[in-house]
Order: sequence, then structure tokens, then C-alpha cells
Amino acid sequence: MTDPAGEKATRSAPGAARLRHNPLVLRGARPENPLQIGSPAVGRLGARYGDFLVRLQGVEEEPGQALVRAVGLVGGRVHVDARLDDVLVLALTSPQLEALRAQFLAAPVSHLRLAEEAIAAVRAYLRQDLLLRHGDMTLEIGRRPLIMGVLNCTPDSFYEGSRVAAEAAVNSGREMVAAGADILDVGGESTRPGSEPVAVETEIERVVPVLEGLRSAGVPLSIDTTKADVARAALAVGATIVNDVSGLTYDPALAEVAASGKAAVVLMHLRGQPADMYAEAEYVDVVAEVGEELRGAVDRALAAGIPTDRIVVDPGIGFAKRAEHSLVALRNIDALRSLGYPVLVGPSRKSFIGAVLDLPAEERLEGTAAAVAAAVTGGAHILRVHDVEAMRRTADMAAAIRDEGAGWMP
Ligand code: HH2
Repeated sequence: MTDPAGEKATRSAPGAARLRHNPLVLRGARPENPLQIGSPAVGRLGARYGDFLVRLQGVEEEPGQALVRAVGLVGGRVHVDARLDDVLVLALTSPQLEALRAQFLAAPVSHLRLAEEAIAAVRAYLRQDLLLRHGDMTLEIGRRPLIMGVLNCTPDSFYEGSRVAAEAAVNSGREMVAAGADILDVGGESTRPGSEPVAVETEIERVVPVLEGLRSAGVPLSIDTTKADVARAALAVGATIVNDVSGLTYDPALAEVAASGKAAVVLMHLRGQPADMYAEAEYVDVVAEVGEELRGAVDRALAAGIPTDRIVVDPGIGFAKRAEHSLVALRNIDALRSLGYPVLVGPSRKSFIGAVLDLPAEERLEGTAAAVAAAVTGGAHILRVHDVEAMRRTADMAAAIRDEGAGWMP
């Protein structure tokens, strides 16, 4: 079958950018897992019909009507979102999805495209064998979750226990590797709301000695920055991943630096600047909007020449999101798999945990463990955490329940 996304090999990610209808696979249909996206009717629909629920948006009237008819012909169901009339949720089994495409082979391209986007999203959602290239190396993004340890070389990060001076940071990094970290993420500027911006030179002075000291630590090094000059300095001393919380929106030169430095990029979702991001925390459907805006970030990366197998996406837990948005994003983290890229999640000790448990950052270890377990169960690939040993165990346990327990049939 021709892949609409131009996929070359099974181990490369699709060109999500060309999927115009933001196709998202929603949680597989299980009666005990009613969907929280859209109206309750969507959950009931999923419970009764189909293996997959695929949400398509921006569907024009004529192809939309044709799609509704064709889905009916192949035995599936369609739900029209009560709030957004250009949103359709298809409930289909895999064979029905293939039959749907066959229905449209002789139809106008606009009709066929809808079926092909749905198929591309399902394929991406199910993919188990992604690779992440970074520098001249490759990380296997398989079933075992990867742990990214957070090393904040800052005096003002929100979690006091993560603020370490340069000399201590190298030791902490090595301890994290011994405790099971697969990646170390080194940052020299706090992104907490209201934090002071840091000058480029200061940020470089904070991170470069730490990266140099960790060069021989045996794991990939990531630089947590939004600035091209900091990324360039970090790549020069051994970092191979650029973790940009702005999703390539703050510094127009950053994508080029990452592309020419052969770095992998983590594209995180946020809106606005750290100081005002809660003003932008308004969503009709946080899962769909984060998915769509991440597709925009992927477009920016691809346009700068960053290849598909060097891209990671991240919903940005706590960034321009109130607690309820972070909870919904985490509960539905699987939907982001539809984009076809490794999914990273950073819930560690964040304020949405404080909002639920009414506890300060120092006492959010168990809340973090619950969030990590939920993310792994939903199929997240990389967990960015402060407490490496505890979250290594939590993630491995959650993955075992997810994978070893999956064969059971009632
Ligand atoms: N969260 C923080 C910083 N960087 N990067 C990604 N990709 N995803 C995240 O969720 C994320 C991130 C905030 O946490 P922390 O670094 O501990 O805090 P601070 O910014 O105050 O240093």
C-alpha cells in the first residue's frame, strides 16, 4: 500500500506535517476505559464498535459526507463532535479501515486522503520500533521506557533538590547513570513561571563544564535550552540532543543549529512565555490542540532540515496548562503516538501533582510515580524525571504490566 505520508521504511517516522486533518488515534476501545475526549458518546461508541477511534478535524462538508457513508458501508461508525462540526471520530477495526481506503480508490483525492490519514495515524500509533538518531549514534525507542535524568545547573529551579552547582552536577549525573538513566538533560535556565531570564554567557558558563565532565558518562547528553548559541556551545562539547521547551518558537536560529549539528530535538508544547503562559491555558480539546500545535513544531523542524528520525515530541506537562489540562494530556498521552515520533513526558514533581495531593515539590515523589506509571501505560517512550532510581523502577514495572499483562482475554 502507498503510504500517504511518504514513509520510506518501517523504522522511520511518517511526515506528520502532511497530515492536514490532525488525525489522532484515541484510546483503544475498551468498556472499562471510557474516553474522556469529546462527548461521553464517543466513549460509548468506542466501547461498542471498533478497535480504533480516529479523530479527524477540519473535514470539509462533501468529503465528510462521503466519509460517513463509506464508513457505514464497511460496517464502522462515525461520531460527529457535538461542539465542533468539522470533527469526525471514526470507530473502525483494522480490516474496516483497509476496506474504507478501498472504497475511496476511485473517489476524488480529498476523499481518499481522509482514509489514508486515518490509516497513517493508526500505523504510527501502533509502531513499536522507532529509532532516534542523535549525533552519529542511535537510541532504540522500543518497549522499554527510557529515563531522562534532569540536571538543573541553576540557582532557581522550582524543585530545590534539583538545583546543583557545576562540580556537584557531574557527580549527580554519574549517580543518575548508575541508577538507570538512559539520557541526561542538562539545563542552565529555569523555566518556572516568573523565573528570571538568564544571559546567554551565563547559561553557557553553567552548562558547558557539566557537559564536559559528563562526556565519558556513557549516555547521550541533552541540552535543555531555547537558545541557539547555548545549543551550539553544548553540541561542541558532546551534547547530541537539543531539548527545546519552546518547540522551536523562541529562537529562530535554533533549528538550524540543531540540523547542522546533527542533533536530535525534543519539541515540547507550550504557548507564550514562561511569565505569561497561564494566560494562554485555554483549550476546547487540549489533546487535539496540543497534537495539532506539535505538528506545527514538527513542520518547523523538517523545514530546517532536521530529519524525521531525529525528532521527539512532548506535550509540555504544566506549560500553559492548568492542572486539569495536564491530567487530561497525561491520561490521553497515547494519542500523541499518532504523530509517529517518540513521545517524551516530563511530569516530575510538577504543580499539577501538588494540585491533586496538596503537597509541596519535596513531597511529590509518589505523585510523580503515579504520573510516570500512567504515561508508560499509555505508551510514552521517554520519561524526564528528577528521581532516577525510583522512576526507573516505576517505569519498568508499569511497562511489564502493560506488555506482559496484554495477552489476557476475558
Ligand atoms: N519541564 C521542565 C524543563 N524542561 N523539557 C521537556 N522536554 N519537558 C518538560 O516537561 C520539561 C522540560 C521543567 O522542569 P525542571 O527543569 O525541573 O524545572 P525548572 O525549569 O524550574 O528548572
